[in-house]
Amino acid sequence: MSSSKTMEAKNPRLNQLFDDLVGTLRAFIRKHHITHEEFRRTVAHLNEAGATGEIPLMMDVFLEATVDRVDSEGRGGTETCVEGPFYVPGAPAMKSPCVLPHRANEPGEVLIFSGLVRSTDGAALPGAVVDIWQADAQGAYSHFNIPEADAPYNLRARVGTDQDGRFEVRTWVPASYEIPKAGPTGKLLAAMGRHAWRPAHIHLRITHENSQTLTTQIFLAGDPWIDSDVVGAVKGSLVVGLEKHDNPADLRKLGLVRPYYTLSYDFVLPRRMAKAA
Ligand code: MBD
Ligand code: FE
Repeated sequence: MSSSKTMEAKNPRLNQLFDDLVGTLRAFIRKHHITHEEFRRTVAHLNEAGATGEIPLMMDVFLEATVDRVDSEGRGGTETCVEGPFYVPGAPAMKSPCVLPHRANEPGEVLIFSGLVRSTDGAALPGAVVDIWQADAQGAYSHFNIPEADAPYNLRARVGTDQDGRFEVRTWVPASYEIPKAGPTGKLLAAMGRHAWRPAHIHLRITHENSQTLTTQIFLAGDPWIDSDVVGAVKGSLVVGLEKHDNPADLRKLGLVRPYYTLSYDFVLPRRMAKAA
């Protein structure tokens, strides 16, 4: 039997990355004199993360922000941000303006989120699809913290931009998000004495046929966790203040009895790169 070293490398990048990763971990083990007990505890932790379905959460919490920064270097347009573990494909397709799917008694404050989608060359992008997902006003994501059957695609939709490249959705102000304490990711953070909070945010994945897909987040200014996101993903250009509206005439126009908030942001997508010949 020929050893793996003598076989022709099928995938040179995979081979190089794997050897570097294992080499880095072996050097780490030597540097810190990792004990056999610590090694076994690490294996048990990873096994628990897998068994509970928390591998995506754990990887995204500790590593995705770095992948995002490396992979978006020199990109141009609106800054990207991590996708995170709670994206669900296939959310309802809606036309702007619209109200995101919600429960009859959806808690919290109404938020009207509007924006323009344009290209880095300045052209507005009608027909772009703005895929939005967020936690509710109690910090819960549908399909993860709220059972799918109770509220399918709650606060999730794919919204098409209008002929001017604009969109407007009515949603609810999201709360800060705390990673569940009971699972392996939360227990690891607690064991280190670290908090498990992300500042309130809205996720977006914006696609258009001639543009590079933009995966990003909008963060709400003033959130208590804005400077200490457990994921380390906040970028200053993505932090936006809400405007409060409590004028009775404005409320009446929208059929609301409590104050509501608005947020506006323009999203800029780089042109799709020419296909390599
Ligand atoms: C989230 O809501 C999130 O957006 C990320 C990136 C990681 C954990 C929870
Ligand atoms: Fe999130």
